[in-house]
Amino acid sequence: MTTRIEIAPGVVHHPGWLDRPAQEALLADLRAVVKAAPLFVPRMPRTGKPFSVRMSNCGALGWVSDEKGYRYQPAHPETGEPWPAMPDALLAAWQALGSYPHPPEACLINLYDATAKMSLHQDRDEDDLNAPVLSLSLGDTAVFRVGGTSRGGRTVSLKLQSGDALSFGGPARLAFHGIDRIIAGTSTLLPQGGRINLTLRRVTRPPP
Ligand code: MD6
Ligand code: FE
Repeated sequence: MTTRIEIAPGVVHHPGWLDRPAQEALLADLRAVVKAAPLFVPRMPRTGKPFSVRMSNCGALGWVSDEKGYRYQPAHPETGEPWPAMPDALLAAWQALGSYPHPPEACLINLYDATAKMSLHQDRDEDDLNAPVLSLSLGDTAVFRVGGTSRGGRTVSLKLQSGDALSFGGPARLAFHGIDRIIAGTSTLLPQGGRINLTLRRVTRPPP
């Protein structure tokens, strides 16, 4: 039995989507991914200010950010190597929860330490905005905030725990959202603590 809670139109929370063994298996897959595609520190466009998260990607395309801007590219910005393949468990989650007939092309991997945050943003660097973005959380609980499609409106917050999935689509595809804080010590999954968030995206418009 899985629970499906519609937080706002188009924002669906699936608490406990991955059980503990599935979380451990996914974590092992991710260790192999970051061995091949090491974590890097993204930087803000123009200013070059570093993000508080470290990140990597898997799938055909990866999202990167630096002084030149935000973009998707087929290779790691530091090693120049193609991104590793997306683990099967991620493709399976997309098939089950993505409600979209084309496969995801990018999975962003964000690693939060106890002090990292993600300021309110829209995910709008994809050409195909008909597909949802699907997020999976591992490790410490995060306080997630989501608002409307314009900055400064009303927001609601919810806690994302290890194993939770959250999908963002339809009227919420361009909603502002972010991570206010990580609640340290809430999970034993990651030996050093912290949180991993994965977001699966379709980037290109599918062929007609
Ligand atoms: C995070 N999540 O949970 C940040 N984006 O760490 C996101 O930025 C996000 O959860 C698009 C759709 C779902 C998300
Ligand atoms: Fe996002």
